[in-house]
Amino acid sequence: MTSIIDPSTIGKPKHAARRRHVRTLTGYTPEVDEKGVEKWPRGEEKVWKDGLRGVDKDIPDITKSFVHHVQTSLARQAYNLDEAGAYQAAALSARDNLLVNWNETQLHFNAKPTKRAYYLSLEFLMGRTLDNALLNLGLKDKYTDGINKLGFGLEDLLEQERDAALGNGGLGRLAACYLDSSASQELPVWGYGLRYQYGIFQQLIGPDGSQLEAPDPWLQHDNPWEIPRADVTYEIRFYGHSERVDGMKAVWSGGQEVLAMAYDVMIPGYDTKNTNNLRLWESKPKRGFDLNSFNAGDYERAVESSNSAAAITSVLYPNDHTTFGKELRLKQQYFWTAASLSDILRRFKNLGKPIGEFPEYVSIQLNDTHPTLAIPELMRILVDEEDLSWDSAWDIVTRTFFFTNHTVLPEALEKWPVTLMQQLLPRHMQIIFDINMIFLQAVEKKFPGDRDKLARMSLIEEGFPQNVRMANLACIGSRKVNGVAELHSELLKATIMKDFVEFFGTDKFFNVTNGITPRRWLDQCNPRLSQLISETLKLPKASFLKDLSQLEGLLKHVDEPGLIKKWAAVKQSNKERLAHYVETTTGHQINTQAMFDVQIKRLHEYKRQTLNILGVIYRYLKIKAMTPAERKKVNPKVVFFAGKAAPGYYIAKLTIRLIVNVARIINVDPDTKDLLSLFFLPDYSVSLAEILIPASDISQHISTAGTEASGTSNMKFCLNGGLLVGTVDGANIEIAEEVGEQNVFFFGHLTPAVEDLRYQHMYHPVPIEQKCPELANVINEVSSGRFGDGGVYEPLLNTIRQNDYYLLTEDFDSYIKALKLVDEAYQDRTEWIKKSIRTTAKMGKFSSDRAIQDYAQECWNIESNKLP
Ligand code: NBG
Repeated sequence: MTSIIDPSTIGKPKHAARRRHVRTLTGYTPEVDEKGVEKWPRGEEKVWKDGLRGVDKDIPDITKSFVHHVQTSLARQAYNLDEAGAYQAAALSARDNLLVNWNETQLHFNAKPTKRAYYLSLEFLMGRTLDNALLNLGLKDKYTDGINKLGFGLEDLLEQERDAALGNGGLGRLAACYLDSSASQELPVWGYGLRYQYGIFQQLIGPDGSQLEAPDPWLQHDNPWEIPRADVTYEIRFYGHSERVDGMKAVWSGGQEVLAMAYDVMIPGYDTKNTNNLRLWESKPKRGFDLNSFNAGDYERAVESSNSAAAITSVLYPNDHTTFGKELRLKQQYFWTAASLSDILRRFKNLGKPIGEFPEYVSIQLNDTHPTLAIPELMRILVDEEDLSWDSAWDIVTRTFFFTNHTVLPEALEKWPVTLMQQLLPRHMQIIFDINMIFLQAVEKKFPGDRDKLARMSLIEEGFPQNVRMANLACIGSRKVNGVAELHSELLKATIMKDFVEFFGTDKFFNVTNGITPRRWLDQCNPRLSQLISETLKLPKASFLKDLSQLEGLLKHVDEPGLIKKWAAVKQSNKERLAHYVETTTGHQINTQAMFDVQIKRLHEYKRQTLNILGVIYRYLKIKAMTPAERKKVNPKVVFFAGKAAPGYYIAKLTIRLIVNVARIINVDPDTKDLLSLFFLPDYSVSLAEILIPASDISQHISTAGTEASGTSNMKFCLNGGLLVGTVDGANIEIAEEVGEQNVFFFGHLTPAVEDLRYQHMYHPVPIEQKCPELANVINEVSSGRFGDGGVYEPLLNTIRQNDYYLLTEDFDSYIKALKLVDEAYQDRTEWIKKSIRTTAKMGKFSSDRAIQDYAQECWNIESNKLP
């Protein structure tokens, strides 16, 4: 039976006119007449131009726009406007301004064939937007005044915004900093990610001190910062079968098709009109629901396939540093890379250039292995759809992609079962096998007979099941591979990429030390410090916020008593701001004269929050044993922790439970509470970091040597004048190189010793009582139930007693010594403040502006392009 209905028209409007030359899609540029003069596309040019708005300049423009949004967008009035509504109105008015610049930027970059770079990241941890938007637009002061006139306070409205928390930790926040820096430096860079309905879970602490997780419905209230693009959609296929047609070519058909719809997020540059784009994809069913099933009364069945399509982008995977062999995650990765590549290709094709020139106009950065499927996907498009030969396609691919690795931890290197890949992405599995065969033949040619090498370098890990090694694929499919700090890049070359370095040579491998945006991590989170720096350097803020190396000018003023006093006052006010936060959220009062010691990051054994909490217990026991006279000499300290544990990470969750329960005991102990208190602040987020970081005197970055690729909060603390206690690991090393080792408190074993120590633990263990009696004592106290729930912590304590993979027993003593040095140094407050000023002064290197320049020059080969 033949159908008279063409299925592809179902659900589409009848006689849909072909898309005319409209600007709803980025990628359309004005036509020109025979003389090369731009033609106005439709209607009367003047009428159009009179209707266009510009960026608000004055307070009356701002207040008018605010009131307009209250009245129309929100359908409210002055009588019934609460702070949440006022935030919405302020955000919508800021958005209007951003859009003016965004439109201009897109038109500008489309008007000439410019090379662009694309940052593919499964995570963008953006935090809040309004404050950043106003800062970058240069409208913060005017908004402050305007909003005052309307009877609100800007500060209060900023507090109303929910964090966009589409990321887990450092990798996602780095992506957000990089977008800010790209836009600020007028570079044509777009981000591509997923628009998760639920971001990283909300962390709650249960009655027994354990972490509980709740969903984060961040889109519950309207999100003013995105533009839904119902007209930018792509069809994405899963499953089905792939049939070879000739040689390397194949046809992939059948299976399930879902729709990717774009949402655009404006990324304003600082002190420039340039406003880049972050495009996030949402999954949707291709066709509403199955009406036949519905009519037959089977409602479940009717919505089944639409639900499964929508599920693809519903949640962010809350794991950090673990591979997670879940089909849905692989689906997310393909859905996102396929949609992004289609979009990139469409934009490239608008240029009218031959496909062979693709790498001359497009560079794609793979943020970790998550987007690696883009490599076989581009091969599929070029070979199957564009009819290119395999070799030409591979040449294009390997000139387009660049790969950043963010960890050498083996458990974090992604692998996918071949069987799963074969089922979900049959054509890609073929392509991966083909890439592998050709590659391994080349390896064999270069290193004849080295079968172990072939096995190590293969894209397929043999075993049950066979796995696809995504890091190997990312490496061979990319033009360059980089690590994120000097030590990490070296380790990469010496460990997981060793064979590849021997094969490709060292030129392919390089380093880009991470960076942070000084706009958010200095000016926004610490406006008083930014102001003080500006006064001291006699420079406008824009000057050092755009060129962070100018902070070095502070060195000249280090000894000025006036500056020292003011610097101390800024720190004090930031500590009070944090104390206020703690008091309003937990009800606890904090002694702001005490030293503030902070460790905030994802909970992970390698980051060693356990070392920190055991150190706190050690300190508590020491103080407890002192006479009142001895106690008088103790440096009072408040210790803060914050961070989330992956929901399935049992040991990390036990560490949280221990911290919370230790806090419950020591914070009420009359003998010690004035000298030592401890807080685990729940639900760590970008916004909480913005309060914690400026308030810290000292922060802890104490990973086992060789495990933390870089770290980026270390840079944020230092930029805000906090000192570091840390191991010789990741970017700590480069920070110390910049600020001088006398301004950093280092401890612990070095990377080259780690392997040996682990070997000793395994084969020649020494009892902990013998090796590290102080630590043994602390562990026994916990075990005996001094902090409640004795037995509960055994699995955590056993990781130290047995095997001690992360070397707590090796580093505990030197850790305690380092903390002692910190206490001593803090006694001389003037000298401490000088260290703080020197530290801030030397943070120029760690600006994400520098890091992005490294990428732009080493990889992407793109240039700044100022808007007229
Ligand atoms: C993390 C590293 C950090 C590093 C960030 C950003 C992953 C896989 N890696 O040390 O652990 O700072 O990436 O590069 O999240």
